[in-house]
Amino acid sequence: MFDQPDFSWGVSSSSYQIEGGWDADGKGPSIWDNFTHVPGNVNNNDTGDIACDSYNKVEADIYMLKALGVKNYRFSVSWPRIFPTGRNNSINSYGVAYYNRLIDGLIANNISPIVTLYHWDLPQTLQDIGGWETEEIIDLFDSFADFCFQTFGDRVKFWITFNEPNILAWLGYGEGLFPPNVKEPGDAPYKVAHIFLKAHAKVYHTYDDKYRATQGGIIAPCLFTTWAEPKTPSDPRDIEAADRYLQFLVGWFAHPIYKNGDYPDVMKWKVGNRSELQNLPSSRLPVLTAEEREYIRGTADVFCFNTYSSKIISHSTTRLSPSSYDYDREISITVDSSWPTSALPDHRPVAWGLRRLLNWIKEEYGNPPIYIIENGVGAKSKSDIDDNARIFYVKTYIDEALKAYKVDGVNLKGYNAWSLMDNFEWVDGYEPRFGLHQIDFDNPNRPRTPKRSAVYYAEIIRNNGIPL
Ligand code: LGS
Repeated sequence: MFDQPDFSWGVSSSSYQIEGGWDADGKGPSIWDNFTHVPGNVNNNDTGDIACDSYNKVEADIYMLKALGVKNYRFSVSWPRIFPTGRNNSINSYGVAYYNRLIDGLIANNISPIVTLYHWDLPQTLQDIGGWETEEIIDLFDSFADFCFQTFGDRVKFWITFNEPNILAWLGYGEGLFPPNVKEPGDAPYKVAHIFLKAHAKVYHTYDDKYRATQGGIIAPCLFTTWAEPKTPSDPRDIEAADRYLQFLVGWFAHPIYKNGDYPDVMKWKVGNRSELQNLPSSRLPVLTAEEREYIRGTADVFCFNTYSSKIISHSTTRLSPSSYDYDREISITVDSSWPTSALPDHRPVAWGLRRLLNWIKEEYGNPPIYIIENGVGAKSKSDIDDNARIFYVKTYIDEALKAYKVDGVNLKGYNAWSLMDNFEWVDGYEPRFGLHQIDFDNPNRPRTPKRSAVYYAEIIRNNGIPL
């Protein structure tokens, strides 16, 4: 138990991973619909066509949330379900009605919605004009966000602009693993991130200028994070390398938004404008102008992040893989083989890493109010209702988070488990099971069954902390 009665316990999900109804009632196709429809792209050729069928199961989803006793539910709105062509000249009233039903149901049960505006399911029509690689998308995203504020903002008081733009820039445009599958590790991630940042800032200003006074909510991006432990803690080069890893991963977006509007110095030095120097790679990190810096600085009300695991980082200047990203950062990444494994090979539960990460954010960004928006573990087995690995994970991670709050003075405001239920885990399909509730994907009704971890998490929420 701890002294924060309004601590926001919650669970998270995202539209493409749970909704299904991929072409129902006039919804337009997203880049994930098209990507998953090509055989070979996803493990087992799984798709999100039906997923958990949440589009048709508002009541069942709310029932689970009520049983857990959560204070908030974080989900995302599917852009092509609301604007099938991506633009505000075609509004799908069925899509709007679906989110209204969900939001009204949450409010009726005292559950606050936390709504993500972009969790990766871009309308295909907008990809066709260049997607996040064209500046035109900034205004289009802003007009989608504006519509959401206007339509749902009387009830939604917590908005997330982008889910993990830092991962998407890399997986969608560097490694090319996620749609739109651009494989240009040299430049593309930095260029796209530049557009994400500007789009985020524009949406923040729209909320600030048009809605905040009447709606009184908060808005922030949600960044992916992983704690970086120096391989040799007594070696200053490894300490610097670990910090560099965090600057390239988190600081890339957080430094401009929470600090001075600009990229971290170490990024500018490693991949920025070095044209004044001889024989060095040309600049790949775009320059933020003084005007842009002013526009981006301060565009978040709270600090939201997702976290799953930790890494061990050492200084390295060798190019180990065809991807130039580690080479850019002059690091080498490993994990400790003694750390427990999970369904995703390099995703290992390391709870103490969360406490260190929270302290790093506190020090780096001046102790902002923090929300952990996603935290969880993928299980390997389809039918593990006992779910011991998740119970251990939830217990140890929450314990470390609460130590950071109680002992270290981290301004932690909320914790959300990923995920409410088993769902479509992107290119890994339905194999990793992240849910507190099991979904039977072989049954067309997609029945939901609480795992033991759901019962345990509900107990934590009731206790407002780990039960003694
Ligand atoms: O489903 C996603 C969860 C599950 O694990 C969610 O949509 C995303 O926002 C988030 O990225 N999620 C997630 N990330 C952790 C992946 C860990 C992989 C670690 C391996 C690194 C090489």
